[in-house]
Amino acid sequence: MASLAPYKADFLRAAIDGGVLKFGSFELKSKRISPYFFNAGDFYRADLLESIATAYAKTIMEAHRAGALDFDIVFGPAYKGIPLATAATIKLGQLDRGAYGSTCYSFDRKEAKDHGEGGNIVGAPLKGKRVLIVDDVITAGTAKREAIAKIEKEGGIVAGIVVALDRMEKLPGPDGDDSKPMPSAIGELRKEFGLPIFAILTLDDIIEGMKGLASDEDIKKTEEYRTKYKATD
Ligand code: OMP
Repeated sequence: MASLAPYKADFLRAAIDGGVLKFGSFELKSKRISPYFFNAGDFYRADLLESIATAYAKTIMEAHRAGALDFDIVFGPAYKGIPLATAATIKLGQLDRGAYGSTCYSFDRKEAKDHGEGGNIVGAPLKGKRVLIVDDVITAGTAKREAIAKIEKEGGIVAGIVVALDRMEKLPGPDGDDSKPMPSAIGELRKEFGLPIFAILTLDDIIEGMKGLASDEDIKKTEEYRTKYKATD
């Protein structure tokens, strides 16, 4: 894993060792059959949660320090984004209290609450704030579009998106035809919303990092999958 930043390599090792990144045969939301699957819901053990929180925080800090990202609130779309955004916010404050001690988190409810405090959002109010979306995986970008719409409806300004894994897949072709060259979900979101989008790991990183950690057969199948579904950008 020589070419990966140490925190990315640590994160990938933790994901494979902790069974968060699995190899086999998995049906995706898009109905594609993938030889690998990354389930961020499996980061439920303290040491694994710490590892993903650190990886998000370092990815965010790197982008922030490079001037590529500015935000007030870390937003986790329900459900899987909620613990990720919360853990990332704590870690940001721990790693640099001066810069991130007053960073806030917030998340949405799947169904609006009609009693008590009511509303769709839990945590920091989004109105007029720059909101960074933290989510698990990007494949087709559908979940990210929903999060953008929710944040804008609350008066927030979407500042960017950070995901744990960019699968680097092309969007489905017209009529579901996957044989045509197509752009990626991330590329389309960047173009359409003008947003900076960052990933801790990409499929290229995973294939590079699998060497020595996964079987030759799993590596071969994952490389074939990349060739079949790789986006044009
Ligand atoms: P969008 O790209 O925004 O549609 O979101 C992809 C979603 O697919 C993720 O939020 C997950 O629910 C799920 N997913 C994974 O969690 N891990 C994978 O490796 C692949 C997928 C997927 O189905 O594409």
